[in-house]
Amino acid sequence: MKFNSDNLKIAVQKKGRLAEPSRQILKSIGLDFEHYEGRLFSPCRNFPLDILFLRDDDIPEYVQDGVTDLGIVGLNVVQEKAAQVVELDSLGFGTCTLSIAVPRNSSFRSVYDLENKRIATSYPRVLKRFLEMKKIKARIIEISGSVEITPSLDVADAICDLVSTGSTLQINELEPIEIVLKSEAFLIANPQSLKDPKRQEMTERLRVRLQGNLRARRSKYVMMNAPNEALEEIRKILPGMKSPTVMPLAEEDMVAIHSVVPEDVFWDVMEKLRKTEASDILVVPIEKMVSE
Ligand code: PRT
Ligand code: ZN
Repeated sequence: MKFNSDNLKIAVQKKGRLAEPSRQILKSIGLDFEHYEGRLFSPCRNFPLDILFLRDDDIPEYVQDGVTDLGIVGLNVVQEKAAQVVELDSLGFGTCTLSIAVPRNSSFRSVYDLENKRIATSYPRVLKRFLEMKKIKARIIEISGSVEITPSLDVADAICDLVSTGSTLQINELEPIEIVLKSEAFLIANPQSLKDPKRQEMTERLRVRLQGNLRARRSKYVMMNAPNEALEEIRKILPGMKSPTVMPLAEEDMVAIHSVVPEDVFWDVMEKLRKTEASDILVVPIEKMVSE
C-alpha cells in the first residue's frame, strides 16, 4: 500500500487513551478504513484520506512539518511541543486538566507557596510559561513518567501532571491546587495545507461532519406531550436554538412537543419541565446533526 499524494492525511494516536476514540470518531463520520495492531497507515475507502497511526508526542511536529495535513491530539501535547499548527476544533474527548498538585499533608495551599520549590512535570514548557505569567520562581524538574511518585521520593515538592478522575492523585496522597491548562483532543492542521484550495475544501468537508457528530453528542432529543394551554410555558423553558416542533395529538387539545436540548442545560430544562403539565417525557440520543 502506498500513499496517494493527492489524498489528505491525518495523524491519530496509534495506541493509548486517544487511539480508540479517535478511530471511533472517524468511523462515526462515515469513513471506512481498516485498522489492526501494528498497522501504520490506512487509506479510507470512501474519502480521499489516509490515516497515519503515530505516537501522540510526534503528531504536532508531523502536522507542523506537513507530513500530514491534519492531526488529532491532546491540546496539552500541542502546547508543550509549541508546534506551528492551527488548532481547528475541540473534539469532546480526552478531557483532562494539567494541574499542579501538592502532598495533602503539606503546608502549600496555593501556587504562590511554591516559590523556590521543586515541581516535577512532563510538561516543562507549559509549566514554565504558567509560572512566568504568575511571576513565581520555582525549579522545574523534568520527568518523563510516574510524576506522581516524585514528592514521596523527595525528588520534588509538588507536581504538575494530567488529571482526569483524580484517583491517581488520591492514591498518592496529593491534592490539586491549581489548573494550568484545560485540555481535550483537538483537530489540528498544517497552516500551508489550509491555504491549498483543494485540501482546504476536503478539510472543511471533514470538519462539517465532525461538528455534526459533536453537536449530536452534546445534545439530546426530548419529546413530550402536553395540553395546548401549557405550550407557551413549555416553549419558554426549551432553549432557544430553534422553535420546537409541535404536533396535534389524537386526543383533543393535546400536543406533542419535540426539541433538541444541549447537554449543558439538559438537567436544568428537565427539572423545569417536570414542574409543568408536560407528560410522557422521553429523551433519546441523537445519532447525527447535520445543521442546527
Ligand atoms: O504512546 P503515546 O506517547 O502515544 O501515549 P502516551 O502514553 O504519551 O499518552 P496517553 O495515551 O496516556 O494519553 C494521551 C492523551 O490523553 C494525553 O496527552 C491527554 O491529552 C489525554 N488524557 C486524558 C490523559 C489523561 N486524561 C490522563 N488521565 N493522559 C494521561 N492521563 C494520565 C495522567 O498522566 C496520570 O498519570 O492518567 C493519570 C491520571 O488519571 P486519573 O484518572 O487518575 O486522574
Ligand atoms: Zn506520548
